[in-house]
Order: sequence, then C-alpha cells, then structure tokens
Amino acid sequence: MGNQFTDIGPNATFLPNLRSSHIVVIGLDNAGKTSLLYRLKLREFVETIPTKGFNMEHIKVSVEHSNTFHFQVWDVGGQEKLRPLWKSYTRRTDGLVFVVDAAEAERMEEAKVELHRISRSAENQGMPVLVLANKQDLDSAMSASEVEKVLSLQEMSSSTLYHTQGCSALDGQGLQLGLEKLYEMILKRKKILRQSKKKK
Ligand code: G3D
Ligand code: MG
Repeated sequence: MGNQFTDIGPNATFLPNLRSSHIVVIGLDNAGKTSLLYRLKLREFVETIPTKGFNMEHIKVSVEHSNTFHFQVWDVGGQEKLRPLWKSYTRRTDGLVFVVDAAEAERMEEAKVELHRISRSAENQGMPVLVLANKQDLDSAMSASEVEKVLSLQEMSSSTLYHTQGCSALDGQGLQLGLEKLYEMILKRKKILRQSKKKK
C-alpha cells in the first residue's frame, strides 16, 4: 500500500493543461463519499483509478454559468486503520470536502474529532472546508445548521473559511451549490494569500 501511495500521490498531474483545483473528499465510512462521487461523475466522467485501500477519482464539474473547473477528488476510506493517512492526503490541496451522514447523530462526535484533527494539522491551516451534511432525503437527517453546530465548526482556526451545505447523494440536491461555495472560498483564500505576499 505504501508504494502505491507514493506512486500516485496527491501531486500526480493527470490533467496538466487544465485549470484545476485540488480537492480532497474525506469522511467517516458510510457517510456517502463514494455515492457523492458517482453522482457528480454523471455530469462528466473523467477518470477513476481504483487502488487497494483507497480510490483516486477525477471529476469535472461546471461551476457558475459558463465556467468549468476540474476537481481531483480523493475518496479516502474512513476506516479506522486508514485515518492516520488522512494527513498525507490533505497536504497541498486547495480545499477539503468533509462528508457526514446527517442522519447518524450517534457518529457526529466521532466525525467532529476527525474533522478537527485534520483541520488543525499545520499543512491545512487556512484550507477552506466544505462540510456536506449528506442524506438530507432522510426524515431523520439533521439540518445543515444543526450539523454545523454539533461539529463545532466555529472552533476551527479563525483563518479557516468554511461552509456547511445540506445535500443528498441520492437525489443530487445541494451538490452544485456546495461546490460553488467551495470554489468561492478557494478563490477568496487565494486572494488573501496573494495580498499577504504583497505586504511582505
Ligand atoms: P462511503 O463511501 O462514505 O463509505 P457510501 O459511503 O457512498 O458507500 O454510502 C454508504 C451508504 O449510504 C450506502 O448505502 C449509500 O447508498 C447510502 N447513501 C449515500 N448517500 C446517501 C444519501 O444521500 N441518501 C441516502 N438515503 N442514502 C445514501 P448501502 O445500503 O449501499 O450501504
Ligand atoms: Mg466509499
């Protein structure tokens, strides 16, 4: 597994000539990550490279009117044994998508611990975070604002831009909006970084 990881690490550029954002998709097992990726890929399939232990998937998504942007999406299994790898996956990425099963209140604390662990790690300081409160098609699902509260997103570092979006991988609701918000945050962060560089 170690070799595979370095062979096709997050820096591998499969779409060299395209304007692309590096997005990492993570979350506990059963949150709906794979389902979300499949839902997104219906728009336009680019490439999927399944490997032992994790999937690397590329998708192309339309964001706003005529703009099309390329997302490299990493679907990392949320299983216990893979969690220490999350930090490596999330290095040098533009944005993080954290998927939670909004209908599973019992696992929110577990999800919260993992999300804060990742967002606190030095490499990810300031990386925009889109939380997808998935499975909104279920009556028992917590709303986006309830999820935001229970995950204590306001406790993340003050430099971290975040947004919580309710969605459903089942019917697709909320996905486009969520990605648009993520893209806005990425642009905003790039602008902030440029401005702070100029000041130095
Ligand atoms: P993961 O990749 O994060 O581990 P999966 O999660 O995409 O494999 O999804 C786990 C289970 O949740 C699957 O059910 C899947 O169909 C279901 N699921 C994912 N997204 C949604 C959603 O938006 N609404 C509902 N109702 N179910 C969803 P199974 O039964 O196949 O295990
Ligand atoms: Mg999966």
